[in-house]
Amino acid sequence: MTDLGAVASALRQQAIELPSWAFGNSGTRFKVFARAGVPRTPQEKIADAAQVHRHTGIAPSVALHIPWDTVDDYAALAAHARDLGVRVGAINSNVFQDDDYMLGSVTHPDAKVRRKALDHLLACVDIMDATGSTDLKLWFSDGTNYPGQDDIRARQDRLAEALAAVRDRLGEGQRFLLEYKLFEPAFYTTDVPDWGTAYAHCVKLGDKAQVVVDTGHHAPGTNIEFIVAFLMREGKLGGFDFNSRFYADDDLMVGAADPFQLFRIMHEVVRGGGHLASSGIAFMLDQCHNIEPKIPAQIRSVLNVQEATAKALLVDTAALEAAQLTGDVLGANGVLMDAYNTDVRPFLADLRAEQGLDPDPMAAFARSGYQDRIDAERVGGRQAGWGA
Ligand code: PSV
Ligand code: MN
Ligand code: MN
Repeated sequence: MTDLGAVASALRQQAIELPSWAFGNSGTRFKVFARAGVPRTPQEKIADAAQVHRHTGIAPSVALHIPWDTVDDYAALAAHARDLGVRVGAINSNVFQDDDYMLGSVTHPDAKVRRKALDHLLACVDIMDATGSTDLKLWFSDGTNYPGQDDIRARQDRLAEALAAVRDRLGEGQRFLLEYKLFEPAFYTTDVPDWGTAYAHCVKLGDKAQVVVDTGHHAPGTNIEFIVAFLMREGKLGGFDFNSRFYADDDLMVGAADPFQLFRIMHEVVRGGGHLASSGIAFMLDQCHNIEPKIPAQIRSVLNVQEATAKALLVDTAALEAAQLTGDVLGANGVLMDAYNTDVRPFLADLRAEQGLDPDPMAAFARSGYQDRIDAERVGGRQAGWGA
C-alpha cells in the first residue's frame, strides 16, 4: 500500500523551473505568430512566470537565456524576481546565434572564435554570481554538415578544453549542466550528440559537471527512462529540459505527446530519489508555444509534470519489488499500470486547496484578468529569441 501522506508531502516540495523564452513570441522557420500581451523585457517575462507560480505553487524559478535576457543590472533583475515571489534559476548560454559561429563555437577551428565563445560562457558565470544562480546550462550547436569538413577528434579536444576552463571558473555551489542533442543545426556530426558523449566529458571534469536530459533531443524510439536511470545511478543527472515531441526537437508542451513516457521517466526519478530536493536534480521546462497562449500553456505543462510525478509516487514499490523478484512479469507490469491509470486530478486539486491555492489553476488564471491587463498594457512584444 502506498502512503498517501508521503505522496502529498513529496508533491508539496516539488519545484519546476520555467524558461523565460516560453513567454515570448516564437514560431518555426516558416512563421513567427505575434500574440498580444507578450513581454517586452526580461522583467515582464519574469512577471509572467510569477503568474504560473502564483496559480500552481510549484514553479518558483525562471531560467534566463543570455543574450535574450540581457539587462544592465542582473542583481536588480534577481531582486525583481524575488519581489514577485520567484527567483532566477539556470543561466542558459547562447553560442549559436552569431555569424562567427557558423562553423562552430567552442569547437570552431579558429582559436579566435573559440576564445569569443568561451568568453561568453565565462560572462554567464559572472551573471550567475550576480543573480545567485547555481546552474549554467551549456548547449552547443557545434558540428559539421559534410564528411571531411573538420576533424572529429580535434573538435572533441577543443570541447574538452573549453569545458575544463568553464569548470575552473565556477565557484562554490555552482555547476554546469551539459546538454546533448542528436542533430540540428548540424546534420552530419554534432559535437555533443548524445548522453554518452556528455557523460564522458562530465566524468572527466568532476562534480561541477553534470548532464542535462532534454526530452526532445533523442532519436525516435530512444528509451529515455533508461538514460535517466543510468545517469542517476552514476550521480551525473543534473537536470531535465522537459518538452514533448512527435518528430524531432518539437518543443511542445511536456506530457502532451506521450504522457506515458513522462510517467516512465518520473518513475525512474522517484526510484532513484530524484524527487527529493536533496537530489539536486533541476526540473526545467524548455518549450516554445507557437500557437497556444503562453501563460496557460506553461500552467498546463507544470500540471502535466505534477500529474506524472503523482502517479510515479503512487507506484506500490513493495508490490513491484515482490513481483520483480519472483519473476512475475505481468504482475510487475500491472503494478506500474495501476499507478499510471489512476486519475490523480482530484487528489492534486485537494492538495492545492489545502495550500490555499485554487484547485483549478487554469481556470483561476483565466478568471484573474491578468491576460486582459497585459494585452492592453504591452505593445510591441518581442520574439522569444529564435530568429531575433
Ligand atoms: C537547443 O535545441 C535547446 O534545447 C537548448 O536548451 C537551447 O538553449 C534551447 O533549446 C533554447 O530553446
Ligand atoms: Mn533544451
Ligand atoms: Mn532543444
